[in-house]
Amino acid sequence: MNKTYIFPLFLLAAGGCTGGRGHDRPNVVFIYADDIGYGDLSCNAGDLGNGSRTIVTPNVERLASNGLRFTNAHAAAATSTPARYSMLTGEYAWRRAGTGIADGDAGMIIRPERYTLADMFKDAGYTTAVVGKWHLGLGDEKGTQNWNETLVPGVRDIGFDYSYIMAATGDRVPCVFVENDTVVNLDPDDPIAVSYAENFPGEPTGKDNPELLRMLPSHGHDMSIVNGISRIGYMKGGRKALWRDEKIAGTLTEKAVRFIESSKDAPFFLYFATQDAHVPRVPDERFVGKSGMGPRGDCLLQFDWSVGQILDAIERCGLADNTIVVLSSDNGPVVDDGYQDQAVELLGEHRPGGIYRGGKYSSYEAGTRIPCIWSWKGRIAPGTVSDALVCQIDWLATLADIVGVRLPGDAAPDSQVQRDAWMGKDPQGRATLVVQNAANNLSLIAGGWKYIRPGNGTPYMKNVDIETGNSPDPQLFDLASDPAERHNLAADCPQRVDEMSRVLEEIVDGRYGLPLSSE
Ligand code: NG6
Ligand code: CA
Repeated sequence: MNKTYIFPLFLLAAGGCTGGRGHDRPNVVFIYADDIGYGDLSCNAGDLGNGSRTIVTPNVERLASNGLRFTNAHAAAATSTPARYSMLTGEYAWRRAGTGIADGDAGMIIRPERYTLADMFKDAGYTTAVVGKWHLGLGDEKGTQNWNETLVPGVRDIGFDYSYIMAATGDRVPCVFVENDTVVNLDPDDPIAVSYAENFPGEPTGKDNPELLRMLPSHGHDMSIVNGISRIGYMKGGRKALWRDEKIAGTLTEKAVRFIESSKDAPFFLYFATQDAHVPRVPDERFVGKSGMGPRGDCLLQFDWSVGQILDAIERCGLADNTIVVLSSDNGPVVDDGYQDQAVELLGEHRPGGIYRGGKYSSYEAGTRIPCIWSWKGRIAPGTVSDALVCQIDWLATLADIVGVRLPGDAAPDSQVQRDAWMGKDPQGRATLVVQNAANNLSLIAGGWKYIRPGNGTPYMKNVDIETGNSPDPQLFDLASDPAERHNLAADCPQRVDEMSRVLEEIVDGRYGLPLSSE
């Protein structure tokens, strides 16, 4: 049903919207944070045991009070690239080689022939956009991109009409924005070159020239220097194109808001992926010192500001009645992720992962159990909470169901239609969920239990102070009574270990039927 909204004059003056029209298919906006943990947002503070509000994120609270807050929502992986791959394709990343944390010169990991969430929205007649951190590769093959020309294949080949992205992460070169497959502010007289193999002659590095740095690395991150911060990988040239770290959040938020404003008259999908609170943490001066927790906490406040800007834009454009807003994070939190930014020293009582064990990179709950909110005015009850087991991998099939798209047969093989769970009508959610840690070790979560498959790799990453869950022995936790995964019950419950291991192997082999036969 089309409705015409009448705007108060002061709102017209405040922003770029000159009117808006409702439509029967909802707009969909993802606000996808980076490395923000369950305990990092104050809407989850009551779940942390002591109820302490060590940080206050009012705009996220505003979204939560308008919608449904999940306490048992997961990213499909405990690091960015596989979590994003799974979310955008509806396929578990561990089914595909080459889906680990991507270098900045990785080729497109999602190939054009693969059906994506953006393709699904295109099939529904939506205008689609991605703004922010990409981290899924660009161009054809690793290291072969010419950053001074159009990058092909690019994100428009996998369903996005508009894009304004960082190729990889804030701590990886090239430190430039790419708009519609072309680097922003290219200067032909200062071409960009990127290498993940070796430095360019004469270019300073963090390793050799620490005197040029304004923030020292704590581990890694000692290659090319951009804005006084050394990164992962080498680049030279493109001086006019380089981002300024303190302006990243402002720039990306502005692009996202502009997309909303310019798309308001027809259904749109926006995937807005913030760089906050990934390293390097360099917030805008407005946020510096505001959290009392150093740059990491300040970046959480900056994230909250971005959320507020997006919500304001949706309201200003008259779209609040017909927009699904989804807020989540790509993986769990990490405190020291490679720079001496005082995150550890100033953490105080704040617990980024809430009561959960582990963190980013980990098989334990804090690795993938992330903040998650869905809001849809009039359709999802405001201010509600769900403990259902849900995963971002289901957004594709579920949203296809909501907007009325029938998926091609081979699309999104692991994505389940969990519409009732995401709408707050089914308290159970998934019967089974497989999550992966940074060492590609898999866990099965089912029926309130968690089984961690034995696997190689270090049990403890000292640099980041995180328990990975890697172990040569099986681990089994009763999440219902032991959500912090303190007691490994594998030796006490061999039958359950056998059963869960069998189910996991069946899912890995694709024999378990998707959607699962028991559902
Ligand atoms: C690690 C980086 C870390 C971060 C991570 C990816 C080092 C020592 N550590 O390898 O800083 O960039 O990769 O994070 O280089 S993610 O959130 O994008 O997955
Ligand atoms: Ca991340």
